[in-house]
Amino acid sequence: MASAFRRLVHWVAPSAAVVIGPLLLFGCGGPKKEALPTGAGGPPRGGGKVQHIGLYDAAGATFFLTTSDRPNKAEVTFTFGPKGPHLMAVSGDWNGDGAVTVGLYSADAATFLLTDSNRSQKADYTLSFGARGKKLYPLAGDWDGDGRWSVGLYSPADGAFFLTNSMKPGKAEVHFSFGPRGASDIRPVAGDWDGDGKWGVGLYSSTSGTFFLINSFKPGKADITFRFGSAGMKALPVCGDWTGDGKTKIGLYMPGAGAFFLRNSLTSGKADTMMSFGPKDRQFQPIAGNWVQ
Ligand SMILES: [Ca+2]
Ligand SMILES: [Ca+2]
Repeated sequence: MASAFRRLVHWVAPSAAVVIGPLLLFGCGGPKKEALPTGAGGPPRGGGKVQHIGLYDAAGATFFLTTSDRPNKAEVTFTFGPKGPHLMAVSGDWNGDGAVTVGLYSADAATFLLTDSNRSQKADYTLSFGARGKKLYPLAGDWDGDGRWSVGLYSPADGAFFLTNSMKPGKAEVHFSFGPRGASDIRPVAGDWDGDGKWGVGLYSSTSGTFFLINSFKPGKADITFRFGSAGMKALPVCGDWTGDGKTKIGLYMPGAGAFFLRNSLTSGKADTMMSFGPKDRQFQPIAGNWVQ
């Protein structure tokens, strides 16, 4: 699988600058990579771990994870789950051992398949959640702050989040409205935005290039709102703790450019890190996590 990835990424480098050149909002004039800052000279606040990006190729049922900051280098590659266009990737520390592993949501089966190890194997957890045939986006996080992540769904038609704290099939323990109803350009995000150990959620509108984040699960206004990325750009949001200070940050993956643009604060501004990763113009899905303990 590693050779397949190398073959795919071989397409990326020669023309990446051409593609990303117009994205001036990010301040990236070429496929350069800047070093990730590691905090303000002291130990990380909040005991966080630096998280790295990854990609999921649903057509090949393959995950490509990086544990370094090197462009186009997937240190961990493996297949997991069935192949199919209706599979969506998630990542989380399901067992609380400190390592983030992957998972899938099958929209066809309304089922999560989650694994505790980043290698090819059967799912450790199979969880029926959601409704078949309904447009739902999966997300994952530690909603109750007990150290174990769990899953959730966002329904764009309802403008509502449905979250569960357990791995048992059943109904959502947390359910609340957030965001507009029926928007097709909205994707959910999840993160511990304030570093208190309990996660919040949010939305990214690719039409306006805006993140809307909340720290607690209640309807109403976003706690944090800022623009990142150009309006109308076909970008997918990705969230992770890029600096290891215990607070989740945001980023965007541009499938057309095969590149990630990561921001180290929840504010508007240029990308702190731009990294080519994955092939251009393929419908790969971005994920993030500290893939090793
Ligand atoms: Ca784990
Ligand atoms: Ca939890």
